[in-house]
Amino acid sequence: MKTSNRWIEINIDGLIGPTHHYGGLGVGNIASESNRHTPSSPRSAALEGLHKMELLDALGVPQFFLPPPIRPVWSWLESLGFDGERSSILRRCMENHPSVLSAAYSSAFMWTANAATVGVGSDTVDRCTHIKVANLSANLHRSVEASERRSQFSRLFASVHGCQVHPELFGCYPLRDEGAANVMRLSSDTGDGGIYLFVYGSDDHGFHSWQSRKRFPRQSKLASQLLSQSLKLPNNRCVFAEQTSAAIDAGVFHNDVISTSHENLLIYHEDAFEQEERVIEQLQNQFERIHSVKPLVIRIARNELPLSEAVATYFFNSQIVTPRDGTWRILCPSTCQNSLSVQSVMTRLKKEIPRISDFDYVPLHQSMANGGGPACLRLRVLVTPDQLRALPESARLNRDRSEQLRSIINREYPEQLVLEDLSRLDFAEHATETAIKLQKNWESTKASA
Ligand code: SUG
Repeated sequence: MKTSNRWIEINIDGLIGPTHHYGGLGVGNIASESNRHTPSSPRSAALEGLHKMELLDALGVPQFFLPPPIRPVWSWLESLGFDGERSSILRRCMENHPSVLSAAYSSAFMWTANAATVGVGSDTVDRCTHIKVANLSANLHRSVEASERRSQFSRLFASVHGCQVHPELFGCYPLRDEGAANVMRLSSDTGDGGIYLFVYGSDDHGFHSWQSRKRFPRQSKLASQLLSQSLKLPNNRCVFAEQTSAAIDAGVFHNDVISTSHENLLIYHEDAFEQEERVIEQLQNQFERIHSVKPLVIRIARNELPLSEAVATYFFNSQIVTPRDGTWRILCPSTCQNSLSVQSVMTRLKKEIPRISDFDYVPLHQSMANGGGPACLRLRVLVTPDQLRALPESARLNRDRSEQLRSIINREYPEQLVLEDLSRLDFAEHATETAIKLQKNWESTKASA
């Protein structure tokens, strides 16, 4: 099978930062909560992330990356009333509010599936691709990412004609938005005719969340609706679905932990959506109206894969890509190797979907221990060949750049990090210098032609 040249999927990963640690900050995120304050390895984390990017590059999927923003965020600590000498700020913050210090150092920006939501030019009313930065306002440690990623995306797409980067929705509780991790797009295999499934956590229109049945504050329906409008998507291209309470309570904090899509394929767990039948029917009808065929919908039942095992293995967070040969390759977290249920789901998928050529297991132990699998680490954007050529070459991974990054990571990233390190000024300064070095490398603006 041959893929068209019209739309090319690029993956943009966040390079994992030198302060990657386990702060226990992910609300409703079982891995983050259970690994709270255990030692981390920023070096292994970054090398694992790099390895995944190299795999994509080798498969012929254009792989871009964003450098780590600077940590700790001093201006943020100062705005919270921590003033005086920097060494004293760190010490006082650690003594009185360790989770605030942890947030100021967070490397959670690495999960770029949460960084923005994308409306592809083939689908929008003005034929322009719109990239709406996510506000991540439900999380203390993540809301700071919005302005950082906004300026990086603006830079990345500055010379790309027909792509617009938009500021995030106003950051407040009723408009909490967690990016592409809560949106699935179905299209033809050429990337045309996208239908978007927006998945939200609360149907409270943001204003009555104290009455919400949900234990954790997830993406609001109002935010999802306003995103679709900001992305200039016509109504008949959008379906809105509510996540089940069972899923949220079981640790499904973003939709990409319980369902996934690629081209015309949707794979979802029986426990993913309230009013499952209505959602799937609406999606199929809207898709059929454009493509004259139904999409390929695979439902995974609870008795095939219990919800708890879906969360523990992160199977739905596998990254589905189309390599050069036009087949579908599925990059799974290595936890999937040890689950009999996942293995039999894979056997079923291979039988029912001949286009799947292989499953690869990617080791991402460090990211997974904070609740981030392969698909969390990337943002997908569909571009035309001209747009691809206009993207800066310094932000694209190739063998040389990968070697350069590997050598910086090996030289500058700590092998091990414990929470107490965060209160050391020399640690903070070294982490800052490393991030600045990586940003400088990334910031040259030559196009990648
Ligand atoms: O927002 N973990 C992230 C994981 C994000 C995963 N992304 C997707 N599913 N797309 C989160 O909960 C943990 C940070 C800490 O505990 O130090 C954290 O933020």
